[in-house]
Amino acid sequence: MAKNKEKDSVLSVSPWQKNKEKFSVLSVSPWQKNMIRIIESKFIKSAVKPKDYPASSFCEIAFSGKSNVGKSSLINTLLNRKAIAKVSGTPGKTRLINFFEIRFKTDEKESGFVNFVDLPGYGYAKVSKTERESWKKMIEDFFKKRLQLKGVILIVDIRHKADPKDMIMIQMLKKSEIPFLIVATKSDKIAKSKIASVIKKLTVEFNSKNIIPFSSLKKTGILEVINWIAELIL
Ligand SMILES: Nc1nc2c(ncn2[C@@H]2O[C@H](COP(=O)(O)OP(=O)(O)OP(=O)(O)O)[C@@H](O)[C@H]2O)c(=O)[nH]1
Ligand SMILES: [Mg+2]
Repeated sequence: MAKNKEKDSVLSVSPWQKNKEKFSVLSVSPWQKNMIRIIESKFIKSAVKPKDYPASSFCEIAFSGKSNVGKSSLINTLLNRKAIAKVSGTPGKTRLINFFEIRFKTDEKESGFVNFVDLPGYGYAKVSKTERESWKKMIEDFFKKRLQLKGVILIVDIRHKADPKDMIMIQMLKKSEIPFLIVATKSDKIAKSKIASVIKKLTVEFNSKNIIPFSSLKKTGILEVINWIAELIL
């Protein structure tokens, strides 16, 4: 038994390691109170209108950001799955609200559930005005009607300046009093030595101290994001 325990904590160091899909331990510091170990994750359904949302009462964390910024990749990375959320080189691919159910265990070995929600991206130039308006309505309805929504992860590209469209999203979140975390992804695309200064700059531009660098390619930033989620749902 003790041996298994030890094995688990060793596995926990590299959640992205090959063949560790089943027990992807996402939060690993031994001194940390709340560890979340993802046991399994599954796609539930896609929806546009509130009447089509899944009838689930689990806490939810949603993922939002501009088209092609890396939302689906980030969800796959957190869940240690290759393609539970569809990744594509075609911007604007995710046009529906996609719900995923995640079963996790805490370090106290208690089971729990949380839903991850992949929201459709915004800011794609080729989208018509009508489509933009229906997107806005979709998101506003979701923020208003989905009472179990505990927080939103706003994904931005670390290489880009704060975009007015992201600022609009931040305003919507603040208005709805939804806690949010800004995750600056694709950090592998800039020099490691520049990450801290770029984050500092984004902190000023977004007027938020809650910004974490992340890379789905290099699997960095997972722990910080999971810690933030754990704080909200445990
Ligand atoms: N280098 C690098 N590429 C990434 C990273 N995350 C995503 N990408 C790439 O960026 C592109 C878009 O990724 P997606 O995860 O589909 O982005 P999305 O925000 O879900 O896109 P839509 O659903 O179309 O709005 C894909 O080609 C990914 O491989 C990252 O951390 N590093
Ligand atoms: Mg997507």
